[in-house]
Formats: sequence, C-alpha cells, structure tokens
Amino acid sequence: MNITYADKIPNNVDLGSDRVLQRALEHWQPEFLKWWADMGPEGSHTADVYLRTAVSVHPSGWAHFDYVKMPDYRWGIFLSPADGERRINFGDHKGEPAWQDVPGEHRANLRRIIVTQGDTEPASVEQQRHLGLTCPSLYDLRNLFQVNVEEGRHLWAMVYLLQRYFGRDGREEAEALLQRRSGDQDNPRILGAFNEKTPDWLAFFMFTYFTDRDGKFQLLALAESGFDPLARTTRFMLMEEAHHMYVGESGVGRVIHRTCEIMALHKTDDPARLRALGVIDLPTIQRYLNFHFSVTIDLFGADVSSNAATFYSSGLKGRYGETTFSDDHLLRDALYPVLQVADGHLEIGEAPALNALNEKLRDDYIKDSVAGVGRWNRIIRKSGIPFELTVPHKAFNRKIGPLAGLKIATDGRVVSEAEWTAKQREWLATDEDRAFVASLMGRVAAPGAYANWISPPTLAINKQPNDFEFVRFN
Ligand code: BYC
Repeated sequence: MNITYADKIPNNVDLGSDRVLQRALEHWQPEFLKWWADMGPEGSHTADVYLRTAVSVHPSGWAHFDYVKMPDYRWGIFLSPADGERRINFGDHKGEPAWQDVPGEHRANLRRIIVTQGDTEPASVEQQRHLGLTCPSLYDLRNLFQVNVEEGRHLWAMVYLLQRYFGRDGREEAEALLQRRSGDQDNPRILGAFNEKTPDWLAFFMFTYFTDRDGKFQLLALAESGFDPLARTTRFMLMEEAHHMYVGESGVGRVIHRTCEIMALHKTDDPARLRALGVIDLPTIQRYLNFHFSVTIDLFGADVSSNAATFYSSGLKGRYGETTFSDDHLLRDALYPVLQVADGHLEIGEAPALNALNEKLRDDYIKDSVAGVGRWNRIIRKSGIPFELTVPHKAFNRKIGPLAGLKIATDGRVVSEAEWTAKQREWLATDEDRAFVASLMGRVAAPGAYANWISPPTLAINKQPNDFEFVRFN
C-alpha cells in the first residue's frame, strides 16, 4: 500500500478504515506537537530546513527532499510491505505463520519491548535539543534536524503499534512516552545512555555513531520478530537509521581530519598547543570515544538475562541475522562465552546461549563499531601521524550486568580502586575536556562556512554543494 499524505496523519496502513484507531492517534497528535514545541530542537521552529520526508517504503527512491518548517513535518506511520507467507524463524513457535495480532500470553513482554524502543526516540531528541544553537555549519545543523525529525517519526512508529494492538494500556503507554524526560530525577527515560547529556557536537557525533548503532542492532533483532507488524515497522525504521550513523561516522571523521591537518601543518602533537590552535586533540577524542562506547554497550542489557531468553523462545525478538545461522534456532542446549572475574582477572566462562543473547548482540555490535573506528584510523594514518584510536575492552566502565561495579581498565585488566581513580582522567572525558570542547562550540550559520575544528564534508546531502543554504532562518 502506498503512503497517503491526504490524511491528517500520513500512513500506509489504511488508517482511514479504522475510525477508532484514527481518533486515538489524532488525539495523541497534538500532545506530540506540544512535546515537540517544548522539548524539540531549540530555536528551530520558524526555520525552513532542507529535509527528507518518506514518500514511499521502497528502498529505491523512498525519500523526497525539500524545505520544511519542522513543526509542519509530516510525521507518519510507515511499515515495510507485508510478505503474506512470512513465518516465525526461531523459538518455540518456529515454523508457525508470523502473528498479525498480539498473542495474549506474550502481550506484556511485547509491550515492554515496544515501550523501551519507543522511549529512546524522544529521549534522543531531548538530549540534543540545545545543539542547534552551536552548530558548526548549516550542513551540520540540517543533519541534526533531520535526525531529530526522524527520531520523532520512530516514536510515531512505536506509538502506532501501542495504540493499534494494545488498547487502553497502549494508549496509556503512548502518553507516558511524552511524559518521561531525559535526565529527569523523578521521571527519567528508561535506559541509562538516554539520560546522559549530549552537550556538544563531538558528543553528538559519537552518540550518532555509537548509540544510533545500538538502534541498528536492536531494530535488526526486532525485525526478526514473530509479531509481523513490529518486524515490518522496524524494517522501515532501519532505512532512516542508516543516515544517522553516517552523520556520526562522517562527523567524527571530519573532526579527526581537521585535527590531523593542523597537527601536520604545525608539526605538533602537543594537546595544549593543538587546543590553543582551536582543534580537538586526538587523546580527547579517544576519551570521548571510551565514554560513548562503554555507555552504549550497556544498552544491550545484562550478559546473562532470563528476559532475553524469554523474548527469544517466545518468538518476540530474534538474533541479528537470525536466518543466516545454520543451528536449530531454538538454542536449548547451546552455550555462549561470557566474561567473569576469577582470581582477580577476567576470564571467559560459558552461559546457556539462550540466556546470553544480550551478550551475543553486544558482540555483533562491537564488531560493527570497531570497523568504523578502523576507518577513522585510516584518516590519521594518511596524515602520517603515529596515533591509533581503539575501542576500550567491553568490560570497561560498565554499569549494567555482572561487570558493573568492577574496576576494569580500558585494556581489560581488573584494577584497584586507587588505580581506577588515578587513571580515570586518562580514560574518560574529564570536566576540563568537556569545558574545552564546549569553548569551541560557536554558532557558524552562513552558507559554505565551517567551524575551525571540523573539516567540511566531502559529500553534502542529496548531491547539493557544501555551500548550499541547508537551513533558511526567517
Ligand atoms: N539502562 O535482563 P536485563 C535506539 C534493565 S537504541 C537501564 O539484561 P533485558 C536509538 C532492564 O530493563 C535501541 N536499565 O534486561 C538510538 C531490566 O529491568 P527490570 C533501543 C537497563 O530486558 C539512538 C534489568 O535492567 N531498543 O533505537 O534483557 C537514538 C535487567 O536487565 C539497561 C531496545 O533497547 C540500561 N542500559 O535487556 C534513538 C530494544 N539495560 O526488568 C534511538 C528493546 C538493562 O529489572 N529493549 N536494564 O526492571 C530490549 O530488548 C531490552 O529491554 C534491553 C534490556 C536489551 C534494553
């Protein structure tokens, strides 16, 4: 079914044929717009932004680019096309036709997964809401706004599922999604990383590289779900998500490129000198990386989790690449390696594979994120600079699971409280690092101009030149 923009809420789910649902969503829409006005990007409401909007759900040519005022963005409900033959590929229901409705016995777990996914979307918009005031260019500002409106759409995607399939409970959850606030003491967002601050653009690029990539992996696991509407919803979200990670990877890459340019020009690797020259030294970039990586891998949950086992066995959440595995897709007897501490050091133990599914997804995620760090290192190598960025050990700085509370160095050594305290400043971005980065964040908002600490992009958006007026202020 094609997307219809004639309806108040654009959709490809034939919303017009379900008056009750349509009314419920039209009731939620002004609440969402009020949340956007209060918590969406600050100072953005009257600008015309060169944004992409989904006009189809087919991978070729799904997006249309034009100037839009963000409060007028057409947030809608888009599911990837149905495959009438689809079956459940894993767990106790393996081989049965995929569910078009929620099986009663899995209702609570499914709701919990959808709510957790939905909660991250507005959270990230809240975390990023001040960044527009310090954009390094119009190109970057436009990318920030694109990411923000699409996170808003991803919230719509989850709210549709809640309201369509979970009745009154779903409506209450949809309201609660607009009430929690990132970082709020009394009513915070559900997952840790979404209550952290994203105070500057280096943090934003790290977040979109690392944390949006958690989105990719969780969405890929949910795209395997036996609950077909969830699988189809997340498949389309993944098409939008790719750009968010690109913003992160290319953003960090451009920061590194600029730093290396100044290092080569002034023949120095002295962080203080480089800071005085107005660029972000590589050790600071490494400390930001360590923070964002460790906070993000916590998002996969505890290493050994009975929830994860239940989600899998009941067909709600599969593995990344489920159909590519040649095992039994039941995992009742399989084992999976997990870390544990013995005699003062980390060693690899084994846990039932079913219970270790969070750990497996975390490991898949780590492989994927390491690859991009390798691409950043290529930029450094090309400049002839002997420095290599690395991702910290997966046990470093963990707050979730059995590794939480242990003091582990970036290289995976179990260290004393004293060593942790002494070295923390070398491992994680300090208040001084953040204050320095913040000091660079001035607003650059003229077409074609870029802040001193970041290189212009090699490719702008939709084949537009770098000096295109990506945002017009009115
Ligand atoms: N922070 O048994 P466990 C995205 C809780 S990102 C705080 O391991 P489970 C995006 C856990 O809830 C993708 N609490 O849990 C990116 C549980 O609580 P209860 C988001 C945490 O259920 C950028 C307890 O600890 N999508 O899309 O196996 C921008 C025991 O843990 C955390 C999803 O996450 C944490 N980090 O796993 C915008 C997919 N981790 O029961 C968007 C849906 C765990 O004791 N979510 N806890 O109260 C899930 O699949 C699961 O909820 C999780 C947790 C994998 C997150």
